[in-house]
Amino acid sequence: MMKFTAIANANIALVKYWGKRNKELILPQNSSISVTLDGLNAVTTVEFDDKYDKDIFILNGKEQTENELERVISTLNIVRDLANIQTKAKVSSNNNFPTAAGLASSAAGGAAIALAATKAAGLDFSKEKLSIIARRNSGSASRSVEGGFVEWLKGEKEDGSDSFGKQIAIEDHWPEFRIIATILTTKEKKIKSRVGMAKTVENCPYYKCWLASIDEDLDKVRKGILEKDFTTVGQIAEQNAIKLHALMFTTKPAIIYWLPETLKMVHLIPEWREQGLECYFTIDGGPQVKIICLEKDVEEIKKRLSDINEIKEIHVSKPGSAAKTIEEHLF
Ligand code: 2P0
Repeated sequence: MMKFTAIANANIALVKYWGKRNKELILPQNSSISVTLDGLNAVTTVEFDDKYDKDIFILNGKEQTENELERVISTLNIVRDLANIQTKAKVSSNNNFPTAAGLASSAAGGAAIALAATKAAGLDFSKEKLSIIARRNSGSASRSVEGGFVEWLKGEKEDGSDSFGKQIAIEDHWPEFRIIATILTTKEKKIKSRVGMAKTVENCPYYKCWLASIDEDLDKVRKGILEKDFTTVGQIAEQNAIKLHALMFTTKPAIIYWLPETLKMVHLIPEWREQGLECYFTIDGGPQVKIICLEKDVEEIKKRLSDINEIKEIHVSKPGSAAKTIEEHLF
């Protein structure tokens, strides 16, 4: 058995995933589209070895128990079944950005463990198969296996074999595209996406409307990406994020990730647009606001952000590459 290390980038959805049709296989109610983010990544080392008598998972230097460990064990079990082995493993993963603060750390981690674990078990899978394994770790991870712009196809099959991330365009297709993630708090969020989305599917009265409108958003964003039509992609992505949070607000009990700082940004960005600075916002399962813009406006936006005291830090990302293995191991 060997030790392998993989690096995978986070992603930000331009058309969001929110709700499962199968919780065990992590099959979504709707397809989603994301951009893989250069520089916001997880590095994961996996070693299967008889010297381990149980699976061990270390995240950012801390040994994990309960939920986080269980999620890793479930991915290891899938890989062990596929490789026909019983060997226990040690997994160590480091994120270079805050975990569980709405920056899709589970996406980068899920993609990195899928690649590192399969390689360490002696398997050499296609991106499609890796994406399916990553999906079963965390839905959004299915989109971080590929680089550039990715659509997670919801699929129709019961077994999930047609539900994986498919590249729409490579990272070099639209090199001017930027996401500026503004970090407004580094505190962990109270409601995990997994729990929140299940409640929305269960009792949000507007969930049907969300599903009825999603194909139009997907079509426009997919076409907008291919044509590099920034206005369409930005407008639809922003509206899609507002719709997502409207679903969250109207779920019982209400899921409100927004902080006063979040709302401040939600007001500011359209004002900047009116002043001729074309940028849009998107928000995920947390309070952070991500700004969608083009390279030419990054300096001006950074200047304006530097005057906002509530912003703790920012990360500027261009479209990033697919998950890959690297030589440097974490242990
Ligand atoms: C997304 N989010 O499309 C949406 C938008 C959060 C808001 O994917 O239960 O951590 O592991 O499948 O992938 C967060 O959900 O949930 C997410 P699981 P995941 O990016």
